[in-house]
Amino acid sequence: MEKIVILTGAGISAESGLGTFRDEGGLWALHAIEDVATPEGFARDPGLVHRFYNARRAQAAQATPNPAHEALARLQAGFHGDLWIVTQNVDDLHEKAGSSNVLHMHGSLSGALCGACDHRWPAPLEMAPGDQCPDCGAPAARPDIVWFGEIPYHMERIWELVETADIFAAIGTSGQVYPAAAFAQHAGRAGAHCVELNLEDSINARDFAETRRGPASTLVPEWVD
Ligand code: BJW
Repeated sequence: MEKIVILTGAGISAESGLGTFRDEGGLWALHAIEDVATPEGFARDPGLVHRFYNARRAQAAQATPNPAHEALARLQAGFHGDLWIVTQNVDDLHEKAGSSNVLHMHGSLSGALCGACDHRWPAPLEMAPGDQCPDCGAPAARPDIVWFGEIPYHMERIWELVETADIFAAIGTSGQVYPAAAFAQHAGRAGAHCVELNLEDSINARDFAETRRGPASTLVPEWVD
């Protein structure tokens, strides 16, 4: 059965109004990475980190899928093989567009995680320092987000998918964050046709046999239909 594996990044959600990280005016221009996206930053100032993710959770709740998310859902619905979406994004726009087989490797804004016992539960819209875990009671609730230095989710399954894909596509990701940045090279070496759909060249553009440049809301429907 033919297998398509699609890696998505912040660029696919940009036209739904959700900021990317590294583009001009992106999220890291407003906040230092080490303050809001590391376990050390959370230990130092949990209030700042909760405010950062509370604001993004509220914004994501209002966001709607754009033609790129919709095109992927259409592709999946009409495809008779195996199609997986591996997303670095913590929004739920693929699910809102109707996609299934979505693996959130960097976690999700809609989830809360206990820093003491690893219990997970649906995040309330607003989280605050000292929020308690509903399972063990520790005042250690945090967003269920994979920060720098932490191990991304579903990695065993993702490597297996990457290494057995017939087609590997990366959409809207700068290729600056590992392990996702290494997927194209692995998929290509294992025999996949690798295609990149992005506004501009990513750092690892040479790992792709085919590159298409432009906004995702135009490129992805053109690629799919
Ligand atoms: C458009 C567009 C439009 C714009 N249309 N396109 C040295 C070497 C190798 C690795 C390391 C190293 N030093 C440290 C590391 C590891 C580290 C890492 O990679 N650091 C780098 C900075 C070098 N990685 C980790 O720590 C990871 N864990 C790990 O490696 O564990 C070890 C391990 C792994 C596996 C097995 C066993 C052990 C964890 C990484 C966690 C990343 N977390 C973040 C923040 C949390 C989520 C959140 O708050 O949302 O995830 S960082 C941030 O970057 C976020 C994103 O998911 C991630 C990727 O960003 P993305 O999506 O690529 O966005 P941008 O903004 O960079 O790019 C947007 C792109 O879209 C651009 O190219 C635009 O052109 C394009 N675009 N508009 C189409 N309309």
